Amino acid sequence: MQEKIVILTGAGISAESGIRTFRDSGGLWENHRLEDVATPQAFQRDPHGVQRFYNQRRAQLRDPAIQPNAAHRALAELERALPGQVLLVTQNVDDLHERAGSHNVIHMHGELLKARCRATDALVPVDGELSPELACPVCGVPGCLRPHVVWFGEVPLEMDRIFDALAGCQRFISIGTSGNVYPAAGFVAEARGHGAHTVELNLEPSEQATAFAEHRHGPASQRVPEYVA
Ligand code: BJW
Repeated sequence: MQEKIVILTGAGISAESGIRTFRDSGGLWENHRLEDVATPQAFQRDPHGVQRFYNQRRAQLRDPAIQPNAAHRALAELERALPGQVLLVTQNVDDLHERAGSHNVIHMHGELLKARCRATDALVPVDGELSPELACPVCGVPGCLRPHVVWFGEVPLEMDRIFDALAGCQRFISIGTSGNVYPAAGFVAEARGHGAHTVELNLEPSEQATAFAEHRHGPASQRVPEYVA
């Protein structure tokens, strides 16, 4: 039987590409209260402020200096080497996995470079900036478009597909995530409960560290290529 592998990635895998994590020193939540920018209530209350936060992060992602690193590339190579066996579930809203060459990717917390029409749920690419004054290209209503990201209190994307894959995998690898945010933080227990071997690759032990069978600590750009080689 071919081994099925589910890989969960978090902000730590993109840290060495120059994208700030959330909870580390210097992380995004040091300068922004998550209640002000990452909840549906915040968007309702202050659409300009929330759009500004995501416009800044989109501009950063488009900076030519921001490129996939050795960890992203190693995962893309693994998918090529084991066709049909690897599912990459990322909590990240950046596109660095795709730019590195991964195809079988689920963005469970959405994608920064897409916006969603709130009337129809249609997705549109975001070329420039979003603003509450902008007319939605799908339904025509000004201010209808919202960032295609999953805020606190919202249900992450493609959960059925993810839980099916967790139930059917033989190996679960978690990379660069603090294990603070559910449901992703519970994936290790789910996979382990179905008999998978579980591995954590992170700079330091995460909140879920004790749930993993195997640990390799250190920067993703080193630990990931070493592990998947
Ligand atoms: C390196 C490194 C290097 C650094 N190399 N490593 C109890 C049970 C279940 C749910 C809840 C619960 N209590 C509360 C909840 C609800 C809530 C929640 O989890 N809250 C917690 C704070 C407790 N969850 C939700 O609301 C979620 N929805 C939900 O639960 O719906 C109900 C439901 C679920 C399932 C089925 C049915 C119903 C939604 C959560 C949405 C999270 N959204 C955000 C923002 C996205 C948009 C944006 O980007 O702005 O997602 S929050 C933020 O945190 C972002 C991230 O994806 C997420 C996780 O962060 P991540 O990636 O782990 O980053 P950090 O910074 O925390 O950690 C980085 C790690 O990397 C560190 O460990 C470093 O050491 C490491 N690192 N450099 C390797 N070079």
